[in-house]
Amino acid sequence: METRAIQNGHKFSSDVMPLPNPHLVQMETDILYHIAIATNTHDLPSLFGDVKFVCIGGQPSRMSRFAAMVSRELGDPLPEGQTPQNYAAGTDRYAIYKTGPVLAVSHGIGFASLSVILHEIFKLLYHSRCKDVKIIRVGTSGGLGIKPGTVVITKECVNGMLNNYYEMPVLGKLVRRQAVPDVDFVNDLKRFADKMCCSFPTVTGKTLSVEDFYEGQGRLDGAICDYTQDEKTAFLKRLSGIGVVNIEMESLLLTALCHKAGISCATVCVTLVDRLEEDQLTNSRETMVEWQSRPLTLVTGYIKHKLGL
Ligand code: R2B
Ligand code: URA
Repeated sequence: METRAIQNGHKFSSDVMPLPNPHLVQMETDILYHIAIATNTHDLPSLFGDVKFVCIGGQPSRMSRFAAMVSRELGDPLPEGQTPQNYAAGTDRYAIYKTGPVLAVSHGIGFASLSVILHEIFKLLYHSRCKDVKIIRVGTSGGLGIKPGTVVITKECVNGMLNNYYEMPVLGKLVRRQAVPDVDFVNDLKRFADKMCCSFPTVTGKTLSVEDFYEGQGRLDGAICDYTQDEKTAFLKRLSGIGVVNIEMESLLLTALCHKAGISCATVCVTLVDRLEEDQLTNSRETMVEWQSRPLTLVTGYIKHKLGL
């Protein structure tokens, strides 16, 4: 396999975590623009070479809290009053925190924002020569017929047309990427949740993953809506009928890109509302903050367990 020296003395290697892009090995340097990290300014193998888990979630503040939780649980708590170091501090697009072998990364909302950070995180792992990495989205969602506060581990995701692939135009043609889940990983997470974790309910099920929070999720409370209450109810019932238990905006793309790149991934989201009951998120902020910590608790416990701690 080809390895090539680059400016700072490290090697680009195609034998560790190969990525499906033949052009990468030709590059002298690679600038990961949206996280303000580059191969000629950062010693990536030393900084990130030990990473085994990448946990991604929408908000930088939640991922910072998650990084602090992981530090505590892995036995290396941050000094009182100190917040985790943001490795992407050179930009305010995304935030990246690191605790031992665990990266915590924010991805913003939706496919476009997730896509950019996933490309750059995959390349960060590749340039860092990481091996056997797992990516886990820890997020929020709307539930369908399950009690708000329930945590859903996605076992399959479908797009807004109820197909299990992600499509986007590339060079003027629609490219279809199958969202093939890592079933073993899903089952392992569920076994852990059932046996060793947690005081809250956790289920596995199908996830509807779409481009929009309002019309795309069949809400009646957006600024624009061209359908009736009955049409909305019929669609949500149809979803429920095919086994959809929650709705969010990233799992489809995550699953499709990870499958394409040969990286193991899973999605663990708490539900904040039962969409068969209401559209608006009416629970108190405090309640929702507690619910949002549930995927973090489950995944932190799982990582600790996997690391034998
Ligand atoms: C869940 O929550 C966000 C929208 O409020 C979005 O990122 C998602 O998937
Ligand atoms: N996130 C979503 O995408 N939908 C919801 O209903 C709640 C959170």
